[in-house]
Amino acid sequence: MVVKGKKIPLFLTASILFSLKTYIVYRFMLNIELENMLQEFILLINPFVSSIIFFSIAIWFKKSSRQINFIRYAALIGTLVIYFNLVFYRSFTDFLTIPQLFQTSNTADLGTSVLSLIKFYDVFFFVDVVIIWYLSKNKELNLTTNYTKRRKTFAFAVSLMLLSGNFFLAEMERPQLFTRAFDREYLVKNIGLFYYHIYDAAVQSKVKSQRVLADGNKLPEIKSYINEEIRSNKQSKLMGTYEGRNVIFISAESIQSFVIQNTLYGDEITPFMNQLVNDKDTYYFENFYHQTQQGKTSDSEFVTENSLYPSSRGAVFFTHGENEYHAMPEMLEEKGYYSAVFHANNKSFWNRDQIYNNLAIDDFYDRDAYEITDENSVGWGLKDKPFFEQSMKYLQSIEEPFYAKFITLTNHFPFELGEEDRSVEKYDSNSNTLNNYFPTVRYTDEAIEQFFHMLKQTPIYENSIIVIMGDHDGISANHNKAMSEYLNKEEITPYDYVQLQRVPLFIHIPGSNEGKVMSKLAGQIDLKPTILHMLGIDTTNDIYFGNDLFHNDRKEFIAFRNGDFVSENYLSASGICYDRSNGEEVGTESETAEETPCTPFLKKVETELEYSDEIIYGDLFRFVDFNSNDTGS
Ligand code: GP9
Ligand code: MN
Repeated sequence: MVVKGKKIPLFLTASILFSLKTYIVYRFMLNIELENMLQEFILLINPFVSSIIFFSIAIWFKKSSRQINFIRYAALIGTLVIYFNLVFYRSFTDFLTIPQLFQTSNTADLGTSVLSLIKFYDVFFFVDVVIIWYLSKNKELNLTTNYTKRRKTFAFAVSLMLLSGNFFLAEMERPQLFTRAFDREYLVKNIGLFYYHIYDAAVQSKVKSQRVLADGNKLPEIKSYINEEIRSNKQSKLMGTYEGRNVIFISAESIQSFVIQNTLYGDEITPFMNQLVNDKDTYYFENFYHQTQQGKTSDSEFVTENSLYPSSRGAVFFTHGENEYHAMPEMLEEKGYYSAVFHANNKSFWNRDQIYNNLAIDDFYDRDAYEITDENSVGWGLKDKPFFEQSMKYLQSIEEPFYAKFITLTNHFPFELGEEDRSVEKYDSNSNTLNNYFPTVRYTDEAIEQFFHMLKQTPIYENSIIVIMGDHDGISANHNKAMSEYLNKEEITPYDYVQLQRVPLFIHIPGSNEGKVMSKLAGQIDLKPTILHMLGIDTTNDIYFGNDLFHNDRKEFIAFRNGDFVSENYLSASGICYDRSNGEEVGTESETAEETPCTPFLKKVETELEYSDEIIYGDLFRFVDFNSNDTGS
């Protein structure tokens, strides 16, 4: 290209054309949600940053024919990458991942419909490639460069700076974008399609190599640990009592136990759930802990469905979504249950659309199943009340017995809520997060109450077990000061902090008449055996790390992913051992010093977490036949 007698090198022309095209695709051809100006800005600069870096590799080739060839093929391959993603997106509203490329079922799905996904105007997609090939054929133009080493190095340094700038903004927009890796849409909109593919390839190759190296040899040891330490030979008190009932599972976003039976300026925060605490048909577990880590809601789903621990880093839903599992929906399916998840968010969030297949969840009613407008949304999307209202028609149409999981959203950080939806005041402290939390918790409480009302008007209610569980904490340690004010404490110690990781668990069984407040220690890891046993499903051949909550013969501790634990008498937090009867410190873990009363538990916790990790990293369930009677002990 020639501007005012000055030649613009081909690599720059290619970068500009290619970035414009990429931007048009991101902005207008994909349905990427942009929530603020920073996101708009990142989406705008990213194509330019990546294209300049990509095409400027050309300047390192000495021979001009090599430079030209690099630019030509880079433009072509880059275009194909975007185009394949676009076609895939038109069908799946998601971006390609490496495992998907090799997944025959997906390719087959795509194969049949691929023609309908290709549009005539897609030819315009290749216009820049044609221009580049055309320009590069014209020998007279001589658009290649012959920069000095200094200039090349300078160009390289500029590229790196641009890239770090882009990643810095992305990290600012979404803290822990890379470590938590929550959503392909977020990754693409923050770092672009190309870096997303590189990132995906890196994660997948690590996962794949660990899997390749694993074999089933470790399984007997794991099974005998489970048989000795976890599984009970006694039968659960409620074994089979509710055979054939539906399970309605409400995963209540960010609700912690400290709000239950508590007040704010004299008002109850959760009047409906408080009523359930004393309800004759409800078991309320007041010492129930979440066991999640970076994968937040997805971790809580993972722990409850599998009774395995989540990863210490990243979200296992994302990193090991391709594994074989033996999850609750699969075991229910063997008993004729249908399973569905209802959640009005983007289906690729937390990789749900992929891992749900491997958890044997039959249907996922995601954002697209709901009518979402500005009026019925706040913060993260559809408000909980319309969410339950709109879900009813689906729930009434599915086949019984079913396992239906509802994941609420309104009580999500930063806890936004319009004035019209607030039934309690905000709190007044230096933490806006904590201040805003109370009205949204109350809103979710009301939404659940309405859901109960709607259920009671159908025959479904009497024939179901309704579980309500807080998925994880909503108020992090950053708000300890405000929290200590609210709880009337001098400070939040590590001990208090662990206690704040309690989330509510209600098991509501219409007609049971045996409901009560249960004080025993419990965790999300316990839900799978508990629910399965109530429905009369045998777990003798299953591999899991939790206990039936209606058993008294239980493992002595609840382990957290970071290695902390809580037991009947002790609690370990940040290496400090506490006596639970008075919350006092009784020792500190160190390499050299004497053992504390916590040390033997810590060893068990470590072993258990390691076993769970080995199962996940090695994808060991592919070596297990869960239908055989060999329990390996
Ligand atoms: C997103 C919802 C919230 O779909 O589950 O996720 P979180 O940030 O709580 O993990
Ligand atoms: Mn959550």
